Amino acid sequence: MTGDLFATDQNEPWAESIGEGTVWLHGFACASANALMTAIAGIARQAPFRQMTTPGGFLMSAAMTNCGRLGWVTDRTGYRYSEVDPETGHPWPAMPECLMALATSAAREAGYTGFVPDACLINRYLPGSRMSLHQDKNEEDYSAPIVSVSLGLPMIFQFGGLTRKDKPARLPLNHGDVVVWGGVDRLRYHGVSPLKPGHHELVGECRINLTFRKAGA
Ligand code: MD3
Ligand code: FE
Repeated sequence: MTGDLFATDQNEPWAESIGEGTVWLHGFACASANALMTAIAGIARQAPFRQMTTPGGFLMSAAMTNCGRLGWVTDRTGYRYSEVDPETGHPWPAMPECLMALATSAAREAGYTGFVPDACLINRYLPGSRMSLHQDKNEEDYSAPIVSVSLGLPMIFQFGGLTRKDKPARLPLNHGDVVVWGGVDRLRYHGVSPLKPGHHELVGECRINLTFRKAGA
């Protein structure tokens, strides 16, 4: 069978359900990637990417910054959301309109109407950077989804279950992919495998991931 009846044009965004509450929007952010990268550069001028320390004393391998009212931080005292950047003592940069618009439209596309994020964590992975299996539990309310946006080099995402021992599925996330995680999938374990070296024409030698959250009450 070689007919093209069910062929998908991979240059166009397409939606794939990968869990009861999770939708993978392939290529959804491609059209806005230029504007997103300009906005991220502006955020990083005010709140530079930095590697934070875990409560256990390890340096995280991804470098991070935030925008929006709340930002996720970690140090020897624990993980939490903060209204100020601990490096500067100033509030985090405001969430640029193009980021907010992308997050709310992706959530709507996935069936989550009325999603208004108050936090956007920006992770930057260099070759070898990874994130081990974890749950996101520092938010006040798990009823809101999380919207993630991948930019730059591809990476293998590990999508686990509700317990640490559930064997994770491996999903190759590409530049422009957006995934909306909510409902029963909101507390699933997840992580990312070490980034392989490469070059991306817009983003360079790294991967940037945005996660939009409703962190506060
Ligand atoms: C599934 N970031 O910042 S985004 C994180 O690619 C984080 O930078 C990864 O995990 C990254 O906490 C993965 C995808 C993601 C984010 C939150 C989730 C998947 C999720 C929460 C629940 C289930
Ligand atoms: Fe996470």
